[in-house]
Amino acid sequence: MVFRKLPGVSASGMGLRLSQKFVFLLFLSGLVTLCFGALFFLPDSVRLKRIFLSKTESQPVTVGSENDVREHLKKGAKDPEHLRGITSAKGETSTKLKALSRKPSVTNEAKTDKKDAGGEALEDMMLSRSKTESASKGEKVTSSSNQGANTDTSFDYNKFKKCLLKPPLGIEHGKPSDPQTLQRREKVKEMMKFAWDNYKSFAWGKNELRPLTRNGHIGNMFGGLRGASIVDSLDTLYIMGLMDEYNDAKEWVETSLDLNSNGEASLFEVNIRYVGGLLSAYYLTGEEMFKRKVMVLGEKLLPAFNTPTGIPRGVINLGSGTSWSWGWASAGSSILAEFGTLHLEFVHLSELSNNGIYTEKVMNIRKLLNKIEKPHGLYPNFLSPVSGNWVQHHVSIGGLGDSFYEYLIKSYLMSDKTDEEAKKMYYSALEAIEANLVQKSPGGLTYMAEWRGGILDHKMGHLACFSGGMVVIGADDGAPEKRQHYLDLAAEITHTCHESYSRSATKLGPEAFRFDGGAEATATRLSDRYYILRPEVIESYMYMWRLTHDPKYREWGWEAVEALEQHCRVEAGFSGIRDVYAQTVSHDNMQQSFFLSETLKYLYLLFSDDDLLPLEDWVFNTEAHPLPVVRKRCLQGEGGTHDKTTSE
Ligand code: DMJ
Repeated sequence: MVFRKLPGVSASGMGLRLSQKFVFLLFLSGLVTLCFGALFFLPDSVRLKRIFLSKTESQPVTVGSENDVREHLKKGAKDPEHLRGITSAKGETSTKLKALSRKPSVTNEAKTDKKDAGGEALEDMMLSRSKTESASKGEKVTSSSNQGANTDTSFDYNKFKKCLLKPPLGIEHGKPSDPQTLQRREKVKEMMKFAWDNYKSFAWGKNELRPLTRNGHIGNMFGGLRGASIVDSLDTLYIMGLMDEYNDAKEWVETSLDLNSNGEASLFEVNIRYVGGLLSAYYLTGEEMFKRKVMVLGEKLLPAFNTPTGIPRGVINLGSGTSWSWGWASAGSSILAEFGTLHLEFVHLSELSNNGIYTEKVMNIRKLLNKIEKPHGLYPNFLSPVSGNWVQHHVSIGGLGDSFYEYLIKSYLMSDKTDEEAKKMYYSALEAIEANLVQKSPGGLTYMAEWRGGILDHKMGHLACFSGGMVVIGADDGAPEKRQHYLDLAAEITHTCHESYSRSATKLGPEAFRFDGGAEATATRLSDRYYILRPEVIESYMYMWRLTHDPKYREWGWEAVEALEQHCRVEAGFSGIRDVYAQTVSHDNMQQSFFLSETLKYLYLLFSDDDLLPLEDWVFNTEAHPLPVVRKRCLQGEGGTHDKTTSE
């Protein structure tokens, strides 16, 4: 723009009119804001790092394979384009992040079925492009091992069965002797059948059922994969003895689950739902088809790990292997709860394929996390897959962090208590959590606050309520003098989460509840009031019941059943609700697949005897898919401990 003095017009200063000066200043300040703002949206790059990071921070913390590093150095740290999207860990949109600008996902599914509030935000997955080094070089989807990921599929299923301590389905499918408990269990089974039948009638082959509009929902979390509710339901149907339904599900997986999709998926969601669902279906039934499918899918996830550090990015194109970071994740970072929730499934992929590549990938993540400096011993939620450094100091046991902690203790348990590193990391993390996050409210409720660079946010998410169960399953293996303390802590957290339910009009809990401004386990913001059929509170009831046999947990579970029946059951399925405090509910029109895999499964187990999927033999992944304890010595030797006199 050229400024010049106009004839006949009084001028001041440099010969510019006041209005011209004003326009110029406006332009200048706009330019500065734009340049400064742009820095926040740029992902890791050498240039940025030179400006903002210290020398050490700009050096990748490398525990990835040498090849990965060399590859990175060869290419230089390219600045990936960074389109912006919004979702929280696990692909769930946080309302806070929602305030940011959006760009549509590139998947076709993304163009369909937009949700508008609360739980509907789940599908609001706007993907960001922060291309991985490998993808930008056009690498194909192949395993990083030369011979491909799947080498030897001669896993001996019969031997595996012999290495279990007990029959998976117990003596009589966990049938409780007490008539009231049996009746309650039958009710849960009926709910599962109802949810399933409606899904089958109105949404068969789609990912989820929309029960109000009686149609299917695809969404964009699974990269073009379909049938999420089917894969998520296989093991629930099987353990409930709903065999016609299970057989329909199995047939669909065999004939219609197309793994050659070419869309962009959440690595985390595909892993916990599809990989987890297929693995547990295989281990429970011995159907080879499930194993074949899961091995094909597992191999497609490997390119996500081709980053300078080996920390995978959050989004992967299942066809091309290109991967991206979530647009909303600060500076192209990866999310703790996402890359930290792969361990159980990947160890089993290695078990089944006899190919160590999967275990190698997750052990590499473990190694980096073990080595990196942790503020106050805590694990922040965002980590750069390029530099291997934390990107922000936000710590949460709820969304963004949660299942990382869960997988530490479960890795230890699933390794037949041989994975000492996981054990050590879990108990140290728990110690740091107790020292920094665990709080007592004025009303005496124990809760886990969130931590932002040392400042506490006195809020607990529904997602964080899984932690009662986590703490109780780890109670026995900590220091002996802490055992009772862990049992008490688990009970207190579970009690608080129950309070968040009982203080609402519907007796269902909100998405997040607070302990400030006079609030005690209640949501204070409108945007936190929804309930999307989540399982975490019931999950903790189930573990607390198994480990203490205190009848109150079954009573609390039954309260939840009644509330679900009263407020979430609609004519054609179950739906989330928008406000747990409203007397007259408004439904969100979504039957989440985790309702079938988790909420109803945990309720069923709560009302079953302990010999249905005994905890000595099975560890549940974060989507409640049971995975067996790996008894290496037994599997590699002649041994077998299964008492053949007990039936299945
Ligand atoms: C599930 O997909 C898993 O439990 C995950 O770990 C958290 N979110 C949902 C259920 O709320």
